[in-house]
Amino acid sequence: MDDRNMETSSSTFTEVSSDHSKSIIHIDVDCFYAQVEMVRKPELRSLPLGIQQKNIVVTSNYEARKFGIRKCMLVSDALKICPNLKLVSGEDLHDYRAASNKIFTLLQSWKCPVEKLGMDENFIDVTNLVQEKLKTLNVTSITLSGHVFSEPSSECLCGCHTRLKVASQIANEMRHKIYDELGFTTCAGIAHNKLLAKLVCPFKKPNDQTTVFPEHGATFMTTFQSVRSIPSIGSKTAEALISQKIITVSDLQEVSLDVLKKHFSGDMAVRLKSLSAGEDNTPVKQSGRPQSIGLEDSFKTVSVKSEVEEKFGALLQRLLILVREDGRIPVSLRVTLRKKDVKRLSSHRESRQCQVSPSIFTINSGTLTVTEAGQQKLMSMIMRLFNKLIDLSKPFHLTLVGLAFTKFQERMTGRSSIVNYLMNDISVQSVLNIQNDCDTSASSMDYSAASPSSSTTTDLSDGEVEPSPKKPKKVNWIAKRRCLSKEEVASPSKLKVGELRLNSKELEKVSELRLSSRDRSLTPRASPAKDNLSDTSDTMKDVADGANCDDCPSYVDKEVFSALPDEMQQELKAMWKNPSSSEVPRSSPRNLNKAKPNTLLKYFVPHK
Ligand code: DGT
Ligand code: MG
Repeated sequence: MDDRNMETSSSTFTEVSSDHSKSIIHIDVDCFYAQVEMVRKPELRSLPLGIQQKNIVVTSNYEARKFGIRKCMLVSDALKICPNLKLVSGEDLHDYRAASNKIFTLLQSWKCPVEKLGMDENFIDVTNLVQEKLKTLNVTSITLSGHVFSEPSSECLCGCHTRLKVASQIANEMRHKIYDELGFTTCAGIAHNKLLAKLVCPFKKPNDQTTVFPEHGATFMTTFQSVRSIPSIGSKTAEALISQKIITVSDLQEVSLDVLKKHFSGDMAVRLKSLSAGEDNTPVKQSGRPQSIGLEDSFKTVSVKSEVEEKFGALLQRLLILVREDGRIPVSLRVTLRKKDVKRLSSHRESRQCQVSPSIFTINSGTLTVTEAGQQKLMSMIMRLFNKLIDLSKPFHLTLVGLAFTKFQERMTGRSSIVNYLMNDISVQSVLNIQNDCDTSASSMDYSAASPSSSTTTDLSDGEVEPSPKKPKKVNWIAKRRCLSKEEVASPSKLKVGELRLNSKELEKVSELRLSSRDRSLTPRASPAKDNLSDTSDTMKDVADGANCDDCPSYVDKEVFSALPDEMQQELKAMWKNPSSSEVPRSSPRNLNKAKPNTLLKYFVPHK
């Protein structure tokens, strides 16, 4: 893992925790870019392979590492020590990103929180899964899979050893599945917290896994020579520590809290001490879609406007591919420049952003596209921002240009879309309070941001994963090709996220249908779900057939109503009977338009 991503997680490690209750797995793909190339072209496997970006070997396969090839070596140096090094360009990140997303998606199939960190790393919190497995396992027969940092001398009373052994079995299962289905070997670290899981992960490389037990956390930490090895400690903190002669992790363990407090805030001092002891209580946060999608290109110097325009043109082309893959419509564009001050021998970044009209983007057969004219418009916006950043009457020297789309309009799957009621990971609390909870839609998700690397084209997308709106998980209600049986829907609080995810085409269809059904104002003809998910199962029919909508207001589409789970039907009926008891609209169709944006009731739009 490179420093970029370690810094990414830095802000998230906090305070002391001697609680061993969690089971965390960290998985890192071996020589990631090189493996993607080797999966694509198996003949590369037997060769020493380097992935080149500009004049740097950003990574290499383990065959090349035998010759001493290291990450971020100059190509010229690499060829000196390994003249047969096969070099493949790694400038186009498309396939790496796609592989990264596949791994993330695969890891989600264990139904545990997965936090993506950079392109090739994921944290998985398997605490609940371990508990589930323990119910069916014979505790005495549980063995550890893979290596252990240090054998425990005695059993910890809280049972963490057994739990981590089960977690190591799960990690092994995950790694095998990644290999069997996607062809990538990986390393895993297993521990009771993220910090230790991440740090122990590369203990045995490649293609292996290691567990560290809580009582060895502090000892394990002393194996790191530099305080900089701790993910939370960035260059500035490290400098401050080193200036106090706190160089190794052992030094940090030994220094008193009072001494640290003289140089850092109280909170920071406590945090540094706990990290040095291998303690960390930060949660694994389910990853979501990136807040921004960007690319940067760095170079020696560019001082001519036409050259800058060329660089931006190339970046824009690549950025549009990323945006198309993402699927959301951008509404804001940011231009970044790194200016070199030749007199002071320093450089600094400056950015400007502007709004982008969503009409520049069109959707053709479900794919986001930009016409030639649209691209020209974007280019003129970019150059306008550039002109604001640079005084062209004076010489300028740039060492980096960057482009990013920083805000998005949710397409189809926005929070007002019925798709939200059908997608995996979306929680419907109850008909009565959907509106409150749905307001915390995708926009309020947590995202991990990657920071730029130094000298090559950099992918700045801050996470590249499927949407996963963060909402209370009282009920996870999904509809796909089968619907829930009466038993399954009997109590919304017991509903589970099924293997019922709509694929993107289905989502499109449902969304389009939603639009057209709104145009039709839900005439009694059909419900959106029924129209599109035509092969919904018999269980769905059972629910529908059993529905009684005699008490429904006249504007309600009975078919739509009957397709709702029993409990929702009951709640709706109760509200219609006693409108004052809730915030939902009264039975007057006119009032429906005043319904809060995310109630199910808005789908009962009266026919105009
Ligand atoms: P590993 O995990 O040691 O077996 O090897 P990698 O190649 O998976 O290394 P890792 O996990 O640090 O980084 C994942 C990918 O990210 C790597 O294949 C290439 C890319 N990468 C790593 N460090 C840098 C860097 O400093 N600059 C650029 N541009 N890309 C990097
Ligand atoms: Mg890796």
